[in-house]
Amino acid sequence: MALCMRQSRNILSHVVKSSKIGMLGVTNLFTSPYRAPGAHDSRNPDVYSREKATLLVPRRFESIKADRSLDLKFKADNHQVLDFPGGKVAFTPEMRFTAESPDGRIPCYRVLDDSVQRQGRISFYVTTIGEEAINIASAAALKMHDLIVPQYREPGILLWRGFTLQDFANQCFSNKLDDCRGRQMPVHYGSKRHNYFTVASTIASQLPHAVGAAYSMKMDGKDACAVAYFGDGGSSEGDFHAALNFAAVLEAPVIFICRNNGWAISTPTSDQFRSINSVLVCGIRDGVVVRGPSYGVKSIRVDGNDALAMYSTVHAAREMAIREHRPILIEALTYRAGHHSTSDDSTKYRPVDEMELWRLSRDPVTRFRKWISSNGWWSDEAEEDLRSNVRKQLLDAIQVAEKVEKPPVVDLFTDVYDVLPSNLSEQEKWLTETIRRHPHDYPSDVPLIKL
Ligand SMILES: Cc1ncc(C[n+]2csc(CCOP(=O)(O)OP(=O)(O)O)c2C)c(N)n1
Ligand SMILES: [Mg+2]
Repeated sequence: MALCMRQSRNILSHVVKSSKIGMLGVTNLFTSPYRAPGAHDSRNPDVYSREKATLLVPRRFESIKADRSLDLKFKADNHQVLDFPGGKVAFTPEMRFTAESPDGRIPCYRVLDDSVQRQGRISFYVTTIGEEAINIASAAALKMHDLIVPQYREPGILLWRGFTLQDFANQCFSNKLDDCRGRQMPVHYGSKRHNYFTVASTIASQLPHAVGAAYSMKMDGKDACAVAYFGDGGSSEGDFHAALNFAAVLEAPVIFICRNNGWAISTPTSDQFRSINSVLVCGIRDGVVVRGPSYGVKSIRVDGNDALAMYSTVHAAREMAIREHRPILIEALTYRAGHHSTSDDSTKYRPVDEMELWRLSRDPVTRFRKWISSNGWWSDEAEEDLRSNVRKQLLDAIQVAEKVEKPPVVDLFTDVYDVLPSNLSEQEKWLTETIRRHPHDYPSDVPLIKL
């Protein structure tokens, strides 16, 4: 995954430059009333369209090959549906943020379809597999001074921002070069240099923090927003609801990006929520996105496996969040194609066929790669070079990280207080004495004090 992530930094910026994906046009709703594909409302055909939503469409570019291929895909996509663990969702080529509950299941914005990803290798080595487009494309749409408040499946944003493979390896091996100095679990990255809040294990606890940070940015008049990432499981936590309400009331420039990947470890989304579209008399269940409008938060559903759709959505959301001082909720539909973590075996609770379908036919990296290849911006040779190159760099980084010594035990007590409070001094003394008395019960490669 990291290979594709690294390279996609260059490719995406090339794509962005070439295709002007960043240029978004606002369409007047009165001339373009929204209709969900296939939806029909005999009660009031215009009930949803007017004044309730902002419709943004990528201004597409007539002169280049990419435009034409995208336009073809748009036409082909109109009547497709995504068979997602949470139910069937229709696709739409229109980027539309809803301000209130619509009168049908909220469609899913997408630009690139699946047909471009039928072939190609899949990389399996980290558990962000299947969710790379959310990571990379959103990172590409943001600015470095936007604060990232992650869950734990977003290392691609750090990679995009310049965190090196050595930095990743140092964190995973908890050595003394790790920014967190071994105080965190592996993969709980954090980097002040990259404006990336440290991952917390407690899911969704980061969401109110992101709102507070965004509010402070607004008060300081900064041209920046906070961007909080979380999973469908995170959206089942109280902190999610507190954060959305808090953000709406404070008019905080925060973007909530929910990676709805169908699973919270072994719990499917069908066992997690019953959120409905409240406008319908017999409301239909509609995942995470419908919750936004209930809190007064503009919201959109997007195909999280479509890098182009992710990019333009986050780009537009950022503009709205900062210029209009408002929170935005993005529900990115995706699938956790790997196990929850290396200690999980998801074949115990979900069909292998389902996993294979998403890995082989709906992989976002393959989809994006096919698209850039078809436009002549990438080739099999470049792919091979990149893969072998990065694999070597990664192995080197791991070997180096393994040899670097661990931070001393006393570092457990530093970096929070200028002057250590007496209770922590006592704990430090007690811990070092215990280790001295029972050295065999503690790892020999962790020094007690700074050498
Ligand atoms: C407050 C809290 N409750 C439970 C857990 C245990 N836990 C760790 S990950 C996880 C699932 C999270 O699922 P989701 O938010 O959908 O993220 P995903 O792993 O699918 O990316 C749970 C329940 C936790 N870490 N924190
Ligand atoms: Mg999940």
